[in-house]
Amino acid sequence: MIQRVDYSKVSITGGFWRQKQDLVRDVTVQAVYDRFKDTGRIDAFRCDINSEIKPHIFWDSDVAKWMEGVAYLLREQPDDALQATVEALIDCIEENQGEDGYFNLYYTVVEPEGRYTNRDCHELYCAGHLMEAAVAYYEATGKRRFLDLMCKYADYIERRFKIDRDTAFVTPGHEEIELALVRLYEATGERRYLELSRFFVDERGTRAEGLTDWSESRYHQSHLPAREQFTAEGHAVRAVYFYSAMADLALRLQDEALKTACERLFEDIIRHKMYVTGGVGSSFVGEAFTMPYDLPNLISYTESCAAIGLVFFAQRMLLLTNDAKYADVIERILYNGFLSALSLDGKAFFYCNPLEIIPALHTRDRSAKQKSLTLPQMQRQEVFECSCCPPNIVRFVPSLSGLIYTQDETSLYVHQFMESRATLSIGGQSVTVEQKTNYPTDGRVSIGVTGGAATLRVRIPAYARATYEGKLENGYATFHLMDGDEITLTFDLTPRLTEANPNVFFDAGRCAVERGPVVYCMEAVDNGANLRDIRLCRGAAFEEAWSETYGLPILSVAAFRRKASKDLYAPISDEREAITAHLIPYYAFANRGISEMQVWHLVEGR
Ligand code: FUB
Ligand code: ZN
Repeated sequence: MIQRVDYSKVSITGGFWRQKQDLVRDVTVQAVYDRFKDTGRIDAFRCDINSEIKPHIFWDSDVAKWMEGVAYLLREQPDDALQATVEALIDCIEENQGEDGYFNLYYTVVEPEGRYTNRDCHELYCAGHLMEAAVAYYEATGKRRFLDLMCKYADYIERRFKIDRDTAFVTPGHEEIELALVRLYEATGERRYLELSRFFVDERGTRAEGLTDWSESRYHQSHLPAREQFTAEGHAVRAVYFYSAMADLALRLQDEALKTACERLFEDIIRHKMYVTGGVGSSFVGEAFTMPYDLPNLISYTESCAAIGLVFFAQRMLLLTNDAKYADVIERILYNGFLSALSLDGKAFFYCNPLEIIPALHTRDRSAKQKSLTLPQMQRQEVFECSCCPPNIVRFVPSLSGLIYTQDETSLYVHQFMESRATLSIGGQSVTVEQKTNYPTDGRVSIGVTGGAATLRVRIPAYARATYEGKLENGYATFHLMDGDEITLTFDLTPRLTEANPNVFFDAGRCAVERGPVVYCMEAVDNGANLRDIRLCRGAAFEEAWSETYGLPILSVAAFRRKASKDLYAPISDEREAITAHLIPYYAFANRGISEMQVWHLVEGR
């Protein structure tokens, strides 16, 4: 059976992602805490009913994700100050938790009579994030207090929802607790938590519950029972968290119907509803998945949390299927639609990650009607009123190394390429596996084993698979290594042009530029305004210039643009100005002030 190789067994020792992990440890974790302190989120844990600042319904979850991130950091390296901050928050939780086990900031301070009356008020979502934080903290420190508090809370939820059934709704409006309960089960061995997760998954979509005017049941993935859901629908973060829990249960309960639903949901996403950056959720209305091929660039929603949630779903699908396509998607998200959420200085965040920015559109006069054309923000910001994304980044980056490997009794699957060291038990032997690589600066990856023999099954990335000469199984090449052996693979990272399915009318006639796993974009700050008129020369070689700032090369390529004209309309002309177009990694856009930006370019000669 395929098993996770937990983040704690693998250290990222250098390279691209070590820099990002250092940035999060050195800057982001404190920056997010400071903004949460300024906005009242931290003090809200004191549950002071006389405080002027009233907690929002999902503040618990914001802080819980931050605590979870700190737990991962502590596991890697002790930090007394950070640990003391988490302990102080746990003190507050302990002091304010009800005798019955209940804990929620909003319903303790603002609406004590309203417990479990409103499906859309995120109580179980907050509970789930607190449980995930408690598990991570227990695993990092061995301290049980937080875990025990959250077990007591889970017991209370079980009693109210599953045993007494006296709540106004049966399943939560925002999924999260389903996957958290699986983690709680794994940390404690208490099977009731797995069964409670199954209860919430099984009950969803079996009855009409808690619908409000502005939403319909698909918004909460409640339009059908889980096993009959084959298309990704509704609020994207809720959806991918739900699908992650479905995959968790499919694996642990050997539930073939759930597994089939997960496979079909994933296929629907990657064939019809995912941007080239790995972002998902194309509509502002309901922060949602829409119809197939509806992937607008200027008004993409592509929430950072949805990108992270799709990684969670894909990672679980890897455990279920051993198919490299899931690791391909993870890689696409990591280098693009996820990483764009974090500024280069580590302090600011995108909630939406657009694939095109035209600043002029933001300054148009808008009539009341035009306001419905909501545009994503053009610059990252330090905190949001709904600040779910920043702490999700805080917990995601320190736990990244858990995405590199999975294993079964005899083999180690290598899914991601990061300079790293892991000590694992393979076939009953303790084996150290070391990756030496600058990927994706260059495409060379060396993997060596010491301490024992191991069979490595190494993912050949989708972009390199067509030219790989060896035998592949589900996208993996197999190598049998003895103690001390090392293999080296070199992936061709020559920049390539990618086109979208013809049904994606937003991208018709246009190409994206990709180099290995990294999507590139143009910004006006490098290319002048009106990027939509620039035509890259098809067949021209891309030049690469190393950029310390991006940790990757900048690309330059021959291009054309039309000459400026005074006429609004004129006869078609072949007159063009030859220029050099400059492209930077998409993830780094919007770090030099507001600028036009685009991912899909015209190409001359098509
Ligand atoms: O509701 C909590 C979070 O806020 C969701 O996950 C986000 O999509 C946003 O709606
Ligand atoms: Zn978010």
